[in-house]
Amino acid sequence: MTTASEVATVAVVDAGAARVHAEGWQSWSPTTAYRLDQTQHHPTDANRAVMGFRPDSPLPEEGWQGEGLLVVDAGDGTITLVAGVDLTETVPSIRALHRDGRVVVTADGPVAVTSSSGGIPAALAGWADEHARAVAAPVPRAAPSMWCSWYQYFTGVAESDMDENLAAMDRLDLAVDVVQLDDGYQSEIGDWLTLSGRFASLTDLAARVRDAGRRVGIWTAPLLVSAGSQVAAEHPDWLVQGAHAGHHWDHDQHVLDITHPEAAAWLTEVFTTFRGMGFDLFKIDFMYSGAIPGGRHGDASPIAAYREALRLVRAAVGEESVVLGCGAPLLPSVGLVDAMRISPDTGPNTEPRHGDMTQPSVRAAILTGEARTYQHGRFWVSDPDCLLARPEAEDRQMWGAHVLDYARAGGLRASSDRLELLDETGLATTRAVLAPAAVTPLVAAS
Ligand code: 9PG
Repeated sequence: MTTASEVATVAVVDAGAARVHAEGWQSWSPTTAYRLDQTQHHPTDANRAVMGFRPDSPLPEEGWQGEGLLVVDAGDGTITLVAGVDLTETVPSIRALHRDGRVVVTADGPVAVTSSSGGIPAALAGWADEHARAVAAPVPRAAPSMWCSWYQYFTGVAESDMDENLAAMDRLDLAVDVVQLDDGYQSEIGDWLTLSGRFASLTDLAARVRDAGRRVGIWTAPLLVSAGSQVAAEHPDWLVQGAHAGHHWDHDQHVLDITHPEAAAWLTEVFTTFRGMGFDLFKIDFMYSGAIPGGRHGDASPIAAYREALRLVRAAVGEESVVLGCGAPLLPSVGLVDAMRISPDTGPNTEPRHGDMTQPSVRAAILTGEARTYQHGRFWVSDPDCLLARPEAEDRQMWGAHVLDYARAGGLRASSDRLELLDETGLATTRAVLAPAAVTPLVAAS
């Protein structure tokens, strides 16, 4: 954070009840309303800082930092909400520090400060209504139900796994609208149109799903280019210079520079190709990468370049397709996606690795998923992440209850178990989550 100025001071009324809601940068960034004696969740190492937080705006050692949005409850429900004034251009980092009975708020960019009463969730909901209006976001349309390969098969998914589950959803008569293939089909991150050895033909797979009367979806991380990919080797000029999107899948990850016309054409080709195969749900992941500063071919700001990437994807897949953002800067995405992951990944484990609240776990996903209930039905259809209901999934009841809260309000309804593994209890929760529901906000605005 560079030159910050003081924008608000809040006199604490009740130190035990006072809270600071610090909005995290992207889908996986820990977000919650902290007590004054709690420290913010920090990255556990440098790679986690890139992949789970805002890489260009490190958190302060003391106090709290929200990206574009921070809310203080003085302890009696009196609210001071501080938010960036044009989040499509710049997202200020907003800091709060507790000193001698006061919370002092500073920001490194233009913000507006509003006061209200009635607590943090209602204030967030009211602000979200305004923000959605300001960016002319369309009213979120109902999203299809899904089955996703990730939380059972991870990168080891094979074409035969897809067929097995396709048959199982028929046999069990499950209301799955879209069968979504996740990470693992591609030869390398960035080489989206080349298959891994476990897949023979996506065209044929998509046709089999559609012949079974369902729709078909696919995962990409369209703005990442692995150092091990063919695209990186052949087109170094398509990469954002000096931008590091983290180390994952055993490789350093570069960023596709969509301000380069050839790179933009490649992005379009990837999505028109998948659309041509019959895919019509696109989970676009690791999208934070597109907003990392660096040397770009064009003169767009990182956030403008990121938003342009979302527009290119939409133009390629058409209005009829569903675009599901993930690992994405949230506030700059409003109005440009149909659905959005609003929390870190779930997993078959309750506790995150090293206590790191960006890491896959029931606990981390619920923490952030609850703090962001205000977004659902206003910005988009929120995705709390998939239901895991197989007996071996830890705390499946607690996780099921969280997913069901979203599902009943028309949040993204997705299952991600090998369906054969479901017992009666797991099957009942799966059916409940997949049941159609109208999109309605989870929190009322003040
Ligand atoms: C596929 C997966 C699934 C999953 C996504 C995303 O290192 N990280 O911080 C990190 C966070 C999330 C993550 C992977 C890595 O999972 O959320 O649903 O699609 O990618 O690789």
